[in-house]
Amino acid sequence: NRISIIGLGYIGLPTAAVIASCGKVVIGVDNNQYVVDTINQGNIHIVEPELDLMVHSAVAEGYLRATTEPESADAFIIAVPTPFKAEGGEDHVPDLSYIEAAAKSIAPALQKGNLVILESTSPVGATEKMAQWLAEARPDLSFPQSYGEDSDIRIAHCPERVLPGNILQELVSNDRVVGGITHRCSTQAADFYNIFVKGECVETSARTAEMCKLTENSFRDINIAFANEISIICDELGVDVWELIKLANRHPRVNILQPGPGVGGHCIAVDPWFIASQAPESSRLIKTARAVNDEKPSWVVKKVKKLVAEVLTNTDKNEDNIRIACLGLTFKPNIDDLRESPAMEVALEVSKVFNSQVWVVEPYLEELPESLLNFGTQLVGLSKAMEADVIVLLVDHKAFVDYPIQIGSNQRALDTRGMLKIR
Ligand code: SAJ
Repeated sequence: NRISIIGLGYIGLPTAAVIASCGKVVIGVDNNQYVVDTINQGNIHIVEPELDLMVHSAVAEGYLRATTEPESADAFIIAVPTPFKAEGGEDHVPDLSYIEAAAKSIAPALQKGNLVILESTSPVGATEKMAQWLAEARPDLSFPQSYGEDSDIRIAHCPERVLPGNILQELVSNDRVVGGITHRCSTQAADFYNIFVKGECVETSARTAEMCKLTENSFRDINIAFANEISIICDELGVDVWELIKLANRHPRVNILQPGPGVGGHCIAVDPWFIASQAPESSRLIKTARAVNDEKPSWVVKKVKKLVAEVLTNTDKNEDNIRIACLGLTFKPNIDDLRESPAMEVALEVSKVFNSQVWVVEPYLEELPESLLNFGTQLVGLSKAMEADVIVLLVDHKAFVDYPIQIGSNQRALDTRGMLKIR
């Protein structure tokens, strides 16, 4: 039982490590030589709690090995990125070129009886396209889209659904949606996941599995957009949104999510566009939610400017000695990931205006990204930041929530995460 994982990133590497820890031989494939070398030395190139130990022991015990060239295996899992590309004046079109390249790279290694699973988040129909690319590359083998249940190769889509920061636990405990091109493809894929998944593996079609993943992330995006819209309305009407949401959520059928400075990460801000690009006319709510969440960072920046103006009017501070502190840069708490981070967007915009008068506190970074350093923005400790005139709370890192933040009468605070109300 040899398993091959193509793409050793945030999903592929933890999946490889978990399967290897079940005593299966796993061959990880990545086209980045640095990633391959790092893993073969028993180290990791991404940050995820406890992953380093798991990879280290899987490599040391000989269950996990990385390479740049695909080799023969019983099952192939494709976990490569699906970003956007601009096409015909339209942006936000899913880019399947990584899936295509991965399919073409494994095609020569395929053997009769193999299972190929696509885990990358994909637009509806991508698994069928992948099957087509494989069939074109291997005319000597039969594939389920043409040969049905009797095909040589089985193909399924099983979207990953793990939460960064909690990947190792969720990989095992979450239910999996397993969508085969045929019924037998689903069953064989479900049998494979049962090696390491304790949650239920529910079988469906490939297209439904594709749409299921996109729907989950769009559901969350729309619900966060609702919270963000309510937070702006509350600000206009002088209502404390954090208290309001707690009260409304006491209703047995209401469960409002938390507002914030916007929606970041590489999934929730991306996947709704996969639906919108395939059904643009019908995706009205989905597109509006994207717009609401994308505009939230600019609203935060406007608020910061207002607070600066208030301090300038009410104190003896002037434009040259006023200080603004941004607490947090990552896209969510207690991780080091800056991808699509709204906090980063706010800090950048504020730095563009106030340059070296901006301080940033980010316990998960040793130095600031160059884009911020270019404006003269400084990385400072939390106690230093408390001396700033305007304090902008952007990420609810545990270190911030635990800190006794006191706002003096000459200071102003903008709490985008409800941290001050937690106490
Ligand atoms: N956020 C809010 N308010 C909330 C919840 C989240 O503003 O109430 C913000 C976060 O601060 C962050 C963004 O949303 O900026 C996304 O964070 P997240 O923790 O909700 O989700 P991700 O992007 O880390 O992971 C999501 C998960 N999807 C769902 O919960 C439906 C995860 O299960 C998926 O596997 C992952 O996307 C993915 O890879 O698609």
